[in-house]
Amino acid sequence: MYLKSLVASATMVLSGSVVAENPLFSHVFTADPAAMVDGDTVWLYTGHDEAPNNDVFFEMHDWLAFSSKDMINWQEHGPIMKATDFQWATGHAWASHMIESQGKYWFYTTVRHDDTKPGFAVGVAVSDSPKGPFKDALGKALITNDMTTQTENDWDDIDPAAFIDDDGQAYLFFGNLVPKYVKLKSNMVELDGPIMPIDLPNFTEAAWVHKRKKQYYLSYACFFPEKICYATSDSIHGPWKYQGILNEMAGNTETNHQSIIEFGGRSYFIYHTGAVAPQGDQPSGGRFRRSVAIDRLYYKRDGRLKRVVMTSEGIQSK
Ligand code: FUB
Repeated sequence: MYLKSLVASATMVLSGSVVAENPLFSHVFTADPAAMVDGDTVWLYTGHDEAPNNDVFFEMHDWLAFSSKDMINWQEHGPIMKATDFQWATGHAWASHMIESQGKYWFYTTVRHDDTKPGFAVGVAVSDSPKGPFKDALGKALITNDMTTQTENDWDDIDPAAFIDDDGQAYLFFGNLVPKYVKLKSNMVELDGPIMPIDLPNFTEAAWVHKRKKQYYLSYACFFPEKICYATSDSIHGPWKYQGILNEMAGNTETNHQSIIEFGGRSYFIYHTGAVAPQGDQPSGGRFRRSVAIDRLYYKRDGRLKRVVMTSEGIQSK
């Protein structure tokens, strides 16, 4: 059952400041955060873990949306789309990314394709509002397993991360084991050139690109169990300089997946953990029952990132 417009129960008051405890939500399992700043609002899109336990595999059917104007109080908007809304997909609502371009909201996401193009694929949906409703923007997959051949596995084209550079050129980064990127046409639904592999050490999945003061940052899940590593470059095309670990393994889950945003003059690192405690007869959080958490992200003077300190208390209001 879904409660609309529910303010996150994790909000609490500590020493006069309002804080959002980690993980953010305990009434629903949320994974693979994709945050987007849109004016005065942060939109948080997540996968939705529904596995009955932590023993078998992911069970993920749809994607959820939450919004906040202070990153402490979150409004819940419910599912924005399910994997099978892509007619060509069989399910598996894995990691996604939302981006605004030309007044529309483009939702790039991972799903499993039907037998006509076996393997995981990237689809793109569109809406006039960050809340949705979202519909398949293309009527077919944007990227299918047969388009890349660097690895044997059929889940090597997952975890899309869109990025629009200051000159307006859009790119899609994605991949498992081998990171890749490709230019997008200005219509946001067509590739504009070849898919290029990226040379990055220890890459597992979950690419995310952001830019600060002319410097590009490519963060990603590295090793397995996963930590988050990052690399920097003066160009979106690389070469990328490996800068090491940004975040250690998050509690009780071997996957991780990060978003990095700047909002209200502060930088934030958004990730998932397996840290939700058992609720009544519901099993606890874990590797297939993950939950989104947020902590601050800090830069060093030379532009490199300080290692994230994961907290139970979460972030504090100003
Ligand atoms: O949530 C399913 C998959 O696990 C995602 O696509 C990966 O990033 C990992 O978190």
